[in-house]
Amino acid sequence: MIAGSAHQISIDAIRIKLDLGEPLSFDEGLHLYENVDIHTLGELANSVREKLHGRDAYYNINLHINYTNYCVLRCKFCSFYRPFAKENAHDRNSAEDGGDGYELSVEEIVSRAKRAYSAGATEVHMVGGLHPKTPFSYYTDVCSAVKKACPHMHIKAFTAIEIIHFSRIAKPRLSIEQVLVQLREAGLGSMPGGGAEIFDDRVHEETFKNKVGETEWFEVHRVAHELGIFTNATMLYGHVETPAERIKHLIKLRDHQEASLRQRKAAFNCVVPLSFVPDHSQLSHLAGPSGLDDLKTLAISRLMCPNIPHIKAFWIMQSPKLAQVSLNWGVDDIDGTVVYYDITKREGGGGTTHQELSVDDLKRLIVESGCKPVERDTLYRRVIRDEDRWQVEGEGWSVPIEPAENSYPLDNPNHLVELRTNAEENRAS
Ligand code: V47
Repeated sequence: MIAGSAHQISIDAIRIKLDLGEPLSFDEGLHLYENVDIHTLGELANSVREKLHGRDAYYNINLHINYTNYCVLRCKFCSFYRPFAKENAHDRNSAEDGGDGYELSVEEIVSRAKRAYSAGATEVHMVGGLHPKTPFSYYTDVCSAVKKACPHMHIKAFTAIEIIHFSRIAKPRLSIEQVLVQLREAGLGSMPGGGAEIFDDRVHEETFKNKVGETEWFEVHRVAHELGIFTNATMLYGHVETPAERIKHLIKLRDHQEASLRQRKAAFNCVVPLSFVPDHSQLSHLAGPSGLDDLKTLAISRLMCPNIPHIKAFWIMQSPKLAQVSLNWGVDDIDGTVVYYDITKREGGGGTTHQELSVDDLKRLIVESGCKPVERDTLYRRVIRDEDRWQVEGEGWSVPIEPAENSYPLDNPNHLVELRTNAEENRAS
């Protein structure tokens, strides 16, 4: 057992622990941040990644829908939320919300989901702000309507924070378990990992003090795992937190996973380290993490959480090229086609919410990194395709539906991400 301050720790001892599958201590994690060069980090993280997944790298075909940006919270890192104009519910697109507050109808959500499903998407990822007026029935209606229109599509939706909000606004109030059971009956398949931010009282107080904290976040994921609902886990890094606070966060995720694997019906599928995007938030004076910090954090997430099967680089936040590099630094999943993402926008692309990679783009990124592309579903099962049908092993083929009406501006693409990989540049020259 290695104890004491970081300078007493040897990389050989860390290597032995990793080979034996033993968890690294807090001091060892901090040592990785403070004293270990990026090449050694890559080598260590890659060895854990390859033990779990060989050279396979996962992607999926999905669509994100952010159904409202109205939110009762005012998190300092968030540029997505708009305050809800209380006085005049019929004139909400007013100065108070900056003129761009929105809420999507069930019909609009179904129409978007159908369009993606008919184009081959296996997953819809839905999250949004905490809307003060929308009743809980809206969320169950959304799930059942999407499921009816797109029967094989997996619904991954609602962060732990939203689940707690629903339990409070439901009339009569519901327990977390009742909320999750009702959502699952309506079609919910699994939950994303958002809302975790950094599990630390100081950071909570400074950046998201009105949001429920770690006790409640873990409570929701515990109940979900007990019910057999798989979930993900995020860490929002690169704002006011320290490396030590990141390591503590990762250890808390690892401990929760240990308990879930031991005594619950489901567990975390992946850790999603989210790179802070400062633009237009109350923390816009901060620089955000560097590319090197992104790479280190992804690698250290892999090393600190060996019991969580997957590490996802969400290319929207880390960028496609960094996500590509990270496939040799512990990451095995680069998420999916996404299409629209409203929560963060980088100004480079004019701030558009259309943020999409094609399947060819995703595969090319993976192949160029020396890995093998594997299309997965939300639960990391391999997807088999046959023309316009798909299936995962043990389940029936999807039933193709008619192409949906073009209800939103996909035909006017203003791509934020201009994917100019080396191969493309070579072809162009
Ligand atoms: O909870 C908010 C984060 C999260 C900013 O589970 C920001 O597969 C960076 O959780 N800069 C929502 N991040 C997104 C999320 C997610 C995304 C992709 C995949 C999965 C998954 C989950 O976005 C929020 C918050 O932590 N966030 N503002 C920002 N300025």
